[in-house]
Amino acid sequence: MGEVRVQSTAIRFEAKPAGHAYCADFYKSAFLWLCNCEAVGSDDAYVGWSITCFLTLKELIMPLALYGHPFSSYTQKVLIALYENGTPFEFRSLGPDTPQHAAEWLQRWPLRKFPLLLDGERSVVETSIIIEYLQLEHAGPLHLLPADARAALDVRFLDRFFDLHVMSPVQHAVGAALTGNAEKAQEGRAHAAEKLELAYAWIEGQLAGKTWAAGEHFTMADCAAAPSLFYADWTHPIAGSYPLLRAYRARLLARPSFARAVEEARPYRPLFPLGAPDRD
Ligand SMILES: N[C@@H](CCC(=O)N[C@@H](CS)C(=O)NCC(=O)O)C(=O)O
Repeated sequence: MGEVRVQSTAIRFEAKPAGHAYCADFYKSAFLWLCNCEAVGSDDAYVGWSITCFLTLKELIMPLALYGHPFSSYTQKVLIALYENGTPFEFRSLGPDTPQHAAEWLQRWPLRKFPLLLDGERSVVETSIIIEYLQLEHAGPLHLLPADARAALDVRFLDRFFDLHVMSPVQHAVGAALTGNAEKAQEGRAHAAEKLELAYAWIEGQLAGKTWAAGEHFTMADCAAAPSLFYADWTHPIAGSYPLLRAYRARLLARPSFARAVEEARPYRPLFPLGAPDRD
């Protein structure tokens, strides 16, 4: 039988033996179910395997909320981080069916960039900051920033690289296409192609012997790389002369956290202004 302790702002549930895979969503429902069982004094509450869970009352009453859109690359970057750690959150989609979400988001961040993470009354914006914030305040088993400061610096650099040198050219091409002006669209795509070609060549040279962007461990840099390379390849295909980069993109697509984000965004592919290819 497990035990439930309520201490000021925290509820802690523990059951033995410990050591099974972490899945916060499941733990949360198991926690609620087990609490109920204990209230009626049922020994069935002992499910025969381990649950160790720590949830603050705030998380139970007011979970994290993410304002964003499933097809948005930067929203996906944060979704990957949340899915990697099984962090419970409510997704508040910014779309025509939910104008209240857009109103709440804009009231909290008038600079009109998404996603935005809401933690109680605290708003957190800028995807890299959101991911670092999650690690500080809602840490899960997977540390997306290494504890070693120098290793963390490499991860932050690569995160900046993918945002600034891969995603930005894509956004430039997409923005130009959205003007509806064919000449601007063509110019925008040509400009993106030139920048992306430089970026592809540089990353190709970095990837030898690496599984993930910064080495053996999946980090925040991969959260940034996954959606940016996904859309970059749609904007300016990664040529066969970059085999390591192509293989890395394929590994990212196979990673369950990103595969989930890609599936959730699939219905929106017709919205891609440069035309979504029939793959991925
Ligand atoms: N540096 C920002 C970039 C966020 C960003 O550009 N988000 C896009 C959606 S993917 C956006 O807000 N687009 C709306 C706009 O620029 O008006 C971050 O990392 O959060």
